[in-house]
Amino acid sequence: MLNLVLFGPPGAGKGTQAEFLGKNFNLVHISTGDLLRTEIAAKTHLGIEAKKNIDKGELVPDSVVVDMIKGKLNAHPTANGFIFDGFPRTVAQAEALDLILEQNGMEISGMLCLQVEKQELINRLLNRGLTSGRSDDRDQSIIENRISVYERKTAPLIEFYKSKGKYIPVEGMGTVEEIADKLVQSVKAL
Ligand code: B4P
Repeated sequence: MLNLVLFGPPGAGKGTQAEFLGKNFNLVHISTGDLLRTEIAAKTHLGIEAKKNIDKGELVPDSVVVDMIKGKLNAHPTANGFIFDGFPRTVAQAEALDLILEQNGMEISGMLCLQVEKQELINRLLNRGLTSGRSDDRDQSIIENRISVYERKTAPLIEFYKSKGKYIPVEGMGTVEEIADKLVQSVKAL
């Protein structure tokens, strides 16, 4: 069973590449960002609370996203594997994920880490903000806060996965197709 974490800062191309890798390797694609936006659009209690964090460029509480992940894993008992996009984002989330997978006889196969320069991240997100309608993509100061939250709370996961021998850096600058090719090669090498 293949279980991948697609990792990187906001705007690194996680959403774009996770969808492609999911289809290519027949994996269930789980994006916590997409799950949260679905809750926001449906105006559920969870969505209303999460929106307050997302609009400021902050993370949603760990317990909220971990519960969503449990629900999605339980909904796909016969899956060939999973690709986690935008999750885990804190060490607590990574530890919770390891535990949930272990309880189901699974483990993370590898953490693919997209490497992109900061100015490129800002440009991509501002560009998406022109058309996406996403409140967190419209304002440069919110985007910079998301990158700063990434550096403080999420980047420590690089050491977490390195210590388990699961960290795989992948060049994230270039065209979508070039990066997809590199990711496919990295997954095949697992
Ligand atoms: P996400 O939806 O995960 O948003 P993101 O970090 O911006 O990544 P995304 O996948 O959207 O961007 P991508 O790099 O694909 O999260 C949104 C918010 O939800 C978070 O800020 C947080 O508040 C909350 N949240 C989500 N998960 C959470 C968790 N686990 N814990 C707590 N809170 C959580 O793409 C960016 C743009 O670049 C796209 O427009 C794309 O078309 C473009 N692009 C991609 N590749 C490119 C390339 N090679 N060249 C040019 N453009 C490219």
